[in-house]
Amino acid sequence: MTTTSPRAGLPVTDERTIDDAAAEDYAQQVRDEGWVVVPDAIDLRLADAIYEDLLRLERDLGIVPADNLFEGLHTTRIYNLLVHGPIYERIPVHPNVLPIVEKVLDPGLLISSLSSIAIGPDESAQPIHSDDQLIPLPKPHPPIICNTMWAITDFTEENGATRLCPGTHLADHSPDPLGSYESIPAEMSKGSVLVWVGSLWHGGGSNRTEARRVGMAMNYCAGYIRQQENQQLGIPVDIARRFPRRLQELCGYSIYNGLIGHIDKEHPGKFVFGADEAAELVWDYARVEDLQ
Ligand SMILES: O=C(O)CCC(=O)C(=O)O
Repeated sequence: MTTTSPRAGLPVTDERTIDDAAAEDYAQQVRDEGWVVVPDAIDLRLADAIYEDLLRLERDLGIVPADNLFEGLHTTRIYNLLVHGPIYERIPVHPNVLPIVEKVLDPGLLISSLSSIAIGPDESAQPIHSDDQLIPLPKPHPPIICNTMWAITDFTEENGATRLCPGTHLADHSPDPLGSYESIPAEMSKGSVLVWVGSLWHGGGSNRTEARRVGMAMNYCAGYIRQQENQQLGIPVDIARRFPRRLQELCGYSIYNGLIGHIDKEHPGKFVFGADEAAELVWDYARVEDLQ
């Protein structure tokens, strides 16, 4: 049974409406084209509740636009959203999005960052970039970053829908931030989610309307690279302790492939929260007693 929260009849759980085969189809499109839009992935009441809560945060935290062209001179961004309340905890684990990203990366993936991006009227287009261009690996390479943009309002060409350069995820280089490139707008209705691989060239669009384009940038990385926002230091342990287990894992309280992330051979969940969690380390597969 789905119960509702007092917040405008918002269900307290997010319903999975795409099955595993559909998730695989979306993931294959990300591998082939570099991106895909999942229409109607999110309950519109959740999108509206996020919209309202971002306004509250902006007011309470005194958030104003940054002073650089990359973040935008008319764009407000709120970072480290997982510290700001349970509504944001639903985002990284959403059942219509996470399974797709798990297929593009693998289930050992991590949250890289969670931030809002509200592109205001008169904003100009963001420089085209790829989200892995600071990582010194030869390109093309297997996906190590997979990012998603939740449409909290409709995304249109006029209001600043994310611009994409299809196929560029297979290029052997990253774009020049001062360059200008052919791109298409990822138009989508409120409640839809854009998923793209970190090598795809893209950028926020210019906003030529009177209204804001609000998106939630839910970014993931492979479990073996560093998260963009430091989740273990950025989220106080007392907050992370009450997260559901999967969310804790995505924050980095997990061990990738039986080795990466252990603390003195202990599971980080046990070490930090005293959780009842044994570390299954890769070394344990070759214990002397098992070999005898
Ligand atoms: O706002 C957008 O549509 C894209 C933003 C983006 O790519 C970024 O800030 O890295």
